[in-house]
Amino acid sequence: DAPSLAVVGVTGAVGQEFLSVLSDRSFPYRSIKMLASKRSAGKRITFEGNEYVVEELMPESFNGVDIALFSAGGSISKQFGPIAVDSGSIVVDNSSAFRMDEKVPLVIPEVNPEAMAHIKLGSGKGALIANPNCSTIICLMAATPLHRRAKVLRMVVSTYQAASGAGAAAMEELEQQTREVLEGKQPTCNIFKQQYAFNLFSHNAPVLSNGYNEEEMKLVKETRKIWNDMNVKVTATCIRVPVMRAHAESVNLQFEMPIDEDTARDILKNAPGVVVIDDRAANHFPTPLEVSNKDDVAVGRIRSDVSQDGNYGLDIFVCGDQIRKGAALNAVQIAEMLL
Ligand code: 11C
Repeated sequence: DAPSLAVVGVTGAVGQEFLSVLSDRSFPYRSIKMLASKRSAGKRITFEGNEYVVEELMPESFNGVDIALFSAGGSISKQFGPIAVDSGSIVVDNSSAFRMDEKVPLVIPEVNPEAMAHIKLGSGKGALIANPNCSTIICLMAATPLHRRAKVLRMVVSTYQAASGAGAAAMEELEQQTREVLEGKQPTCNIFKQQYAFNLFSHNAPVLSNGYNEEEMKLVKETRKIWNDMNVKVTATCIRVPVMRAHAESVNLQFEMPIDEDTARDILKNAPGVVVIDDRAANHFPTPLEVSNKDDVAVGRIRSDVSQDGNYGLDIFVCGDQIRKGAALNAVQIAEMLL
C-alpha cells in the first residue's frame, strides 16, 4: 500500500516546494494531509488535481500518518515531532531541532544513506530523520565524492546565501526593497535589520560567544556528523546576498592524499546529483540563477590550490537551489528511501 503523508508547514516556501517535488517525482501516496498554523487553516490548496483544505496542526493530526514532512520551524518540530513519532509516523524534519541528537540520523541520500538503514516504513514504529542545513547539503554534495577519494582533513567554506533561506517573507522583502530603492524610496526592513537590496551582510543567525554565527557552526558540526568523522576540521563564513533562491559557496579543501584537478573534475562529473560547469575558456561557471528550480548542485572553478604543494588542496565553487536540494528535494529523497 502507498503511504499516507502529512506536510507540516504546507503554506511556507519549503512546504509548497514539498508538494512540487512530490508531484514531479510521482511520489506514491494514498492520502495527504495539509497542515499549518491556525493562521493558515482553512486555506485551499490544489494538488495534483484535487482540492485540499489546510488543517490546523494538532496533536491528533498524525493519527494514521505514515510519513510526515516537517518544515514549520524548530519550535513546531520540537513540540509536534515527538507527538508524530509516538503516533507511529516517520518524521523527516527540515528544522535544526533534532539534527545534533545522536539518536536521530542526519541524512543526505547521496552521501550517507546508511545512517537511516534501521528505520523501516510499515514497522508501526515512528522515527525521526533530520534534513541537514541547506548550506551543509549543498557543500557536501560536492565535497563528499572528493572526500571519498582523498579524505578531506580541513575545509574552509564561504557562503553567498539567498533570501529563500530566511523564508518566503524574506524573498518578498528583497523584491519590495529592490523596487523601493530603484524608485528612490526608503527600503522597508521588516525581516532583516539592514538594507538587503543592492547590499550583502553577515548571515542573520545569532552570533555565538566564539564569534561564529549559528549558520557557520551548523556547517562545522553537521559535516562531522554526516561524514561520521569527528576529526575533520571545518571553518565557515556565512553571508546573505541579494539572490532569490539558490545558495553559492566557495569551498577550499585540504586532503590527506594528493588529488589533481583533472581527477577531481572527473569524479564530480560522475557524482550523482552533481553537474560540472567549468568552462575556463568562456569564463562560464555555476551561478545561482542557473541552478534555480533545478535538482542538481552545480560545481565549477575546480582548481588546485596554489597555496598548497603537491596537489593536496583544491578550490571549488558550488551552487544549489536552497529550497529544492537544500530542503524539500533532500527531504523527499529521504522519504523515497523509506519506500
Ligand atoms: C539560511 N540555512 O539559508 C538557513 C536557513 O538550520 O535549517 C535554514 C536554517 C536551518 O538562512
